[in-house]
Amino acid sequence: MTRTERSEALFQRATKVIPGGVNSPVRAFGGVGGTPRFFAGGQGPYLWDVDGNRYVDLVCSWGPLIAGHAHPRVVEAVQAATAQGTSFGAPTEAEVELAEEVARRVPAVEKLRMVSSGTEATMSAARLARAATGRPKLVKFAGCYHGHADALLAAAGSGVATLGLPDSPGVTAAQTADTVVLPYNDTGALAAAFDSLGDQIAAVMVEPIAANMGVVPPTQAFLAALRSETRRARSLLILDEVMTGFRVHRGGATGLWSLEPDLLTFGKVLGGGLPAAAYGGPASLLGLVAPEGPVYQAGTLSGNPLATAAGLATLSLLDDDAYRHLDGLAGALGDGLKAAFEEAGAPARVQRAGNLFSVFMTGDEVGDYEAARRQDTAAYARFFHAMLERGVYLPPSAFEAWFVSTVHTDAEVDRILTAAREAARLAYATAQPSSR
Ligand code: KE4
Repeated sequence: MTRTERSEALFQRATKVIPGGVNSPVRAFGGVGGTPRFFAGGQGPYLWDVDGNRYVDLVCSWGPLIAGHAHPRVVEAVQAATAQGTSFGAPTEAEVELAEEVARRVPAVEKLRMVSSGTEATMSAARLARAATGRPKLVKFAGCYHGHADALLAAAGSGVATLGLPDSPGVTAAQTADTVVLPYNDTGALAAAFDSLGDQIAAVMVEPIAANMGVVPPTQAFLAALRSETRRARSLLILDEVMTGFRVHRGGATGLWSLEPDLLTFGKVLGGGLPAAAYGGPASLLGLVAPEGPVYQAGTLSGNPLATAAGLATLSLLDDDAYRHLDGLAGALGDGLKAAFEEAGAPARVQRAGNLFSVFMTGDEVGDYEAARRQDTAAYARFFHAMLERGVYLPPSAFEAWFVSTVHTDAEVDRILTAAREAARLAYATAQPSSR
């Protein structure tokens, strides 16, 4: 057993002064049980915790650390920026350079506004879409997560268009009354929603690769319907690329599949591990945003010099070779994990899109949130801890994506798969598989 005394002591202290002992719920190991690891540092593909345990990292801070921990180029850029001052509350050249780099990578972005979190980006994009169309309704999909803005914290609907019900206390019915929740990949439900509400729908907001219920790739029919239904109703298509942006392709999912969104949101990789996010699109839409237009949105630390320095340094490392390497890692891990579970006779489903992948504890294909929720989460918890014991840090939730970085190598792939061959046998060791 790995030593965890210091993490346990810190967790006890933390729970006295921080809700649940963490500053973001998923970190608390609620989905897998046990004591969350408090980390002391990271280097490349490795993390080490306060008890000195070292892990290969497959969380990468939930995606931002695409170049690994403490990459010299990123550290150097942030140190240089810090030496010039950490924030001015005024425009800087780096913000212009970062906006220009995004526009080069994503032609659908003519203008963008930087904010400090993905939540702010999606919240602002929704406001802009409602202002631009003069319509109230916003369509989202069950199992997709767009941050914690009230209107987007709507419960998962059933198989038909459902007016959102508050998913969290404190979110009133009024705040989600205009949110329509549909099943992901369900072109029939999408068409029905537009047939009944089309002239009220400001926008559809969607993860172009659903990665907040585990990784659920879109069908090509779903991607086509998203564009055709919104175009038919003159609604806007907002691709939430906070997770996929600059991760799955130099131009995100939009570049990977030549998509044609109206608005896009970015985060995570954009800040390279520091707080930076953005929303962008055609000048005709972004020109509605204050001070150019009347749609208000603001932020004290938006475009922060340290975050823009980290983002620019990170993006400078992401050339075509980097994406080929990321795809190769995800392919090797996906194939190896599939083989490990087959060898163990343990039902598991590896799903991948680009270099985003995850493992569902079920033998069935997972095409939407209802299917994702049928997996055996207790088996995932056992698998998670067996991997943790073997020095591999997975997302502490069965409903998240797994992340690799440009500095993971074959050595880390071998280490992960060696651990997985043993952990797969333990996933169901104390229970019968729930579905084959
Ligand atoms: P933030 O507000 O956490 O920066 O971004 C919200 C967000 C928006 N859109 C998508 C597609 C996202 O994946 C996220 C945040 N993702 C989660 C991980 N599944 C962040 C981790 C956390 O909440 O601690």
